[in-house]
Amino acid sequence: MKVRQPRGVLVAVLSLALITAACSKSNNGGASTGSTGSSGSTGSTGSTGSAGGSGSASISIKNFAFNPNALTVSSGSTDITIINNDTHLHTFTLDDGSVNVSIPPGQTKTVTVDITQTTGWHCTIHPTMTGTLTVA
Ligand SMILES: [Cu+2]
Repeated sequence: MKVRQPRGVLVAVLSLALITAACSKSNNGGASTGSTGSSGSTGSTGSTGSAGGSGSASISIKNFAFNPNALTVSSGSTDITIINNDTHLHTFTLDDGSVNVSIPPGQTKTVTVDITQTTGWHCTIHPTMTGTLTVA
């Protein structure tokens, strides 16, 4: 009969050890979940879009052509930077006449266009140079 007592103690010690293990396990789990959650700063790929996003865009002029010759902008005002990489004087002129700027060779000009509907642009010196501003 005395043989059973140590066994009982052993079971008690074992179960106590199990409880302690379970406790420390759940403690570890709680600690690790608390330190996660800084993954929100990834994923800024949306800002690499073409033109309209932030209300600014740029156009370069080379070989008597605008590049790009089509831009999509948001309704309202957009800053457009035009770089003249040609050796000739060009203009950036909206078809409605609200913007008309001369850009000497090698120079850069920034204009603010304020449009609510799709509008063409052109160079007043070279009628073949045209482009389109599409309002999204
Ligand atoms: Cu021109």
